[in-house]
Amino acid sequence: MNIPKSIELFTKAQTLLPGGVDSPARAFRAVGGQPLFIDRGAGAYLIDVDGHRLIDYVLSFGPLICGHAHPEVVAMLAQVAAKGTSFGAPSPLEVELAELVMGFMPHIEMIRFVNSGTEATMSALRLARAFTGRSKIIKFQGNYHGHADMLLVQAGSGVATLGLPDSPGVPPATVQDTLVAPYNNVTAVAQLFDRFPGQIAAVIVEPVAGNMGVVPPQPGFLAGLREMTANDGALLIFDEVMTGFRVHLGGAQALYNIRPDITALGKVIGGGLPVGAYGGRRDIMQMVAPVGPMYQAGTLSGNPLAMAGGIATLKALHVDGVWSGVAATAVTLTEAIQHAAKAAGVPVQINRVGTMFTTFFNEAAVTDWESAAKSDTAKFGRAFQALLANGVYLPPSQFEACFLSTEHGETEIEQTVRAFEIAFRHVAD
Ligand code: KE4
Repeated sequence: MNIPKSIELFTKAQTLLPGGVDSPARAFRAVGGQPLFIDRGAGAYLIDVDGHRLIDYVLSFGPLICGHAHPEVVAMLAQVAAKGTSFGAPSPLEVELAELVMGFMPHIEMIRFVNSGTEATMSALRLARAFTGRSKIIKFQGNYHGHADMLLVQAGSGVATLGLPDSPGVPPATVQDTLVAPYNNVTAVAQLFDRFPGQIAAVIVEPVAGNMGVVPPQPGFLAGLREMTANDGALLIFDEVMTGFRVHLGGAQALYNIRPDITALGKVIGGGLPVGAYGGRRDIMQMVAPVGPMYQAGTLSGNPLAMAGGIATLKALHVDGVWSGVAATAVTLTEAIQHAAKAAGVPVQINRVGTMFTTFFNEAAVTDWESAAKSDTAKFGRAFQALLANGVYLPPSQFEACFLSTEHGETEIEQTVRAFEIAFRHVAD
């Protein structure tokens, strides 16, 4: 691809921003080449600064389920911005978005808005520790819950992509209470509860993993976590920052009919604006300041623009048939990709739940981090570049999820399938 303006910008950006990016997940380190600088988004497309029009399956890593610059989202943002961007005081929009979210996720009886998924999970864990009076937490290999110190242990997403052992700068004392188990391994979790009875504050889990690529929970996994936490007096935290409104309109908690004690949200509920939230059982949320003693605060928490982005997005999703239409498109696309790979003799595993999926270049089923890590990341990189050259933009890592939007129609799917056919022929041994 001829990308002179992106190259010029990247050269300058690297002198100003570490790696030329504001998040490592965008860095292209795992796929070769350099990041494209984006001029604008329109529906299912990104248009880069050199004029390339790309069908976008990143969608800001999940938030843009209604596509880029959705007219109703843009109109509401413009209307709200004209009245001011932040008040340092409550606004009706926080009440409106809270009611909308709870309408989709009734297990959330009270909610606190924050500014990112990291803040949401970090606060949810502080709350669990405050509520239980316990310190230890359990997370899973390959799950990524944002970059809070205590969670940067065997994490997914950019940590996995860059092959980082974890992260320097996280003092051992900070992670001494963070226990890690293999995803989908109920026995390993039971062993941790046996070893630390009455000491575990919470289990935090991506109920459908998205940060090692998409890995669904196996039958009995989530129910097992629910039973073990309830029996021990620990809390179950569903990190639905990515899965919320992506795997089901009510999130994974609706799809699998499991009631978490606390849910973390982000991405879709901001419609592309900076947002996060944590919420759950009313008795637990009463611990949160100023009602209770657990402190958490934020200058821009619940700010009018992020609330507006979320309200417009969730209202658009609320229309009958809209969400199911996106899910149906995901089924059509992933079946066609599977068929194209088979025709080219390229072994792939495609894991899809609702509107998110990953194409693993892998000979065997991908059910946890150990199996995901066996994927051929070099082959993924070559396929990524071939897709990009044919107008299709995937997340630049084997260990990320692809996302669909309401704006991905027949034309986009047909072009995407053709691009995958070319890419599979390109990487076939
Ligand atoms: P943020 O702090 O990035 O808003 O959310 C952190 C987070 C928490 N929980 C889950 C399940 C998440 O997927 C994320 C963030 N997801 C990554 C994509 N894999 C964000 C992309 C990035 O880091 O640039």
